[in-house]
Amino acid sequence: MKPTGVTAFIGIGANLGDPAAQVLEACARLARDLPDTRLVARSRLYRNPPMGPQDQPDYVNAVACILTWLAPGDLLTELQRIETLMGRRRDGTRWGARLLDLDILLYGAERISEPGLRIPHPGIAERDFVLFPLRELAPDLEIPDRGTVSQLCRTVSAAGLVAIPEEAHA
Ligand code: A4P
Ligand code: MG
Repeated sequence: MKPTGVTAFIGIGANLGDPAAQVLEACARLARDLPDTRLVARSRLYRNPPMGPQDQPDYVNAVACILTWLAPGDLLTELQRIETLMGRRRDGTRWGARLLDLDILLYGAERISEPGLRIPHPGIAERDFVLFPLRELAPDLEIPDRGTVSQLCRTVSAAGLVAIPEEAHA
């Protein structure tokens, strides 16, 4: 375990129940319930249309920055535990509606390609609902082989993203 910990970024998404409240509660749980981990920052929340099947409600997405001493596989297990605690049920539908989705976007500079864990998370460089929140936290962050977050934001439209004012959930 590195004495200094590893900076990781978590993608948070929800489109069932009260999605903004779910995202905020997920952030609170990242701060409170993840062992050996500190929540460093979170982005604003963004409402945006679904990617994939269109017969589902709009999403609310955000990105959190954490400092963790957990190994990547243990971090995934803990994130899935939070998803389950918050009512997530997996019905096997890919990209289907969900109360909460927590994805490990980046874990330091590590690259992992295992059946159950891919880091950086695939699709990160094309997804507006990942890139623009991530830019708030780490504009100069390098996505391996793809460029910085700021550079990638210039290749993607933010037209579908609506930032939810912070006072709306203060
Ligand atoms: N998995 C592999 N790598 C990772 C990782 N880096 N972080 C595996 C988290 N999980 C990872 O995930 C399926 C499996 O991915 C897990 O068992 C884990 O071992 P899941 O959460 O059960 O299913 P999923 O999320 O439906 O699948 P997938 O392919 O991860 O989808 P995405 O990429 O999460 O996209 N539209 C909008 N607007 N906003 C969204 O947030 N999200 C999705 C899902 C679709 N459309 C969306 C959004
Ligand atoms: Mg997922």
